[in-house]
Amino acid sequence: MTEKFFELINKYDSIVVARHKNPDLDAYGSQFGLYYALKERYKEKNIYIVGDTNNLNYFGDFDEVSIETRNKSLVIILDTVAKQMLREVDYRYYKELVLVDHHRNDPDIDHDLYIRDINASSTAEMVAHMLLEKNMTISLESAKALYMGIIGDTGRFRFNSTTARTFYVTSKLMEAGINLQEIHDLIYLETFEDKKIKSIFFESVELTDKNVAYRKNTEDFIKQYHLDTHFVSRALVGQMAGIKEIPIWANFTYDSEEDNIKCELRSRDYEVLKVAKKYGGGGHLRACGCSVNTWEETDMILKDLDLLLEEENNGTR
Ligand SMILES: [Mn+2]
Repeated sequence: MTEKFFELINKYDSIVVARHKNPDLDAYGSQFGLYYALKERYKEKNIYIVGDTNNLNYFGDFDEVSIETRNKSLVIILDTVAKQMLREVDYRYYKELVLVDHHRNDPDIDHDLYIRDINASSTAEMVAHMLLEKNMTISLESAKALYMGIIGDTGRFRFNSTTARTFYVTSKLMEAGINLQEIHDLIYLETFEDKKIKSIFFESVELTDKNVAYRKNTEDFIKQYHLDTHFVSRALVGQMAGIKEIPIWANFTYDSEEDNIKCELRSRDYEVLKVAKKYGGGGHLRACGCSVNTWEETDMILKDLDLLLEEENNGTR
């Protein structure tokens, strides 16, 4: 796979590096990590980096690439294989297209090469591993981006997805000279205001019969504290993690832009992906999400999560 990947890269003078919309640290990290490494190694090629930006952009700016250029380029898409996660322009115009991803979904994008590794902690780990296999130099800025992708998707090496290979790859990134404290301060230092919001959020977490923790973040809550939907949905869900009595936690957040409710489901031990999929969602086995239109449906999700716990605990566990 790695050989084929670099054969394709070798063939093109023009390469576009893309990833999913509303990027998380892994999407950015794998993208910038690969981009910097390719720029370093192939100085004669035109390498472009494209996409939208958000408040997690600790990385850099993006290029505007014409359709004419895209049509003669190799397009590399990272951290997703689903059209709905992408800007149309990024999967529509290309000469050849490569997908690199660690999710379980099946692609609905036409492609020439699909590099999939569901055992990789992150797409950043996949990219770093391929660069190492190819004996490519990983510059400091590339290593920094890849490291940020890995810690993003592993929760700083705490999740089950962390493997010996994750640490192997990370040790190589450290050899490139990254400064852990500098990176961690950049990403994880909180403001006083954020900390207060977290406390308000946590105070009203509720529990189901089976101890599924959940929070319904209504339009009023978001408006009252002038919050960002993505922050509430994706960052605050972690406030319910790491609690002994709570096997599953769910965060429901009203999204005024799409007029629906974003559902984030998490668990240490249970495969909540089954429930997310039932409602048209996806993601990882124990960290996934879906969108629904009514608060009644969020209650149905909670019932399904209780049922999941009941079934699993009457079974082999
Ligand atoms: Mn990822």
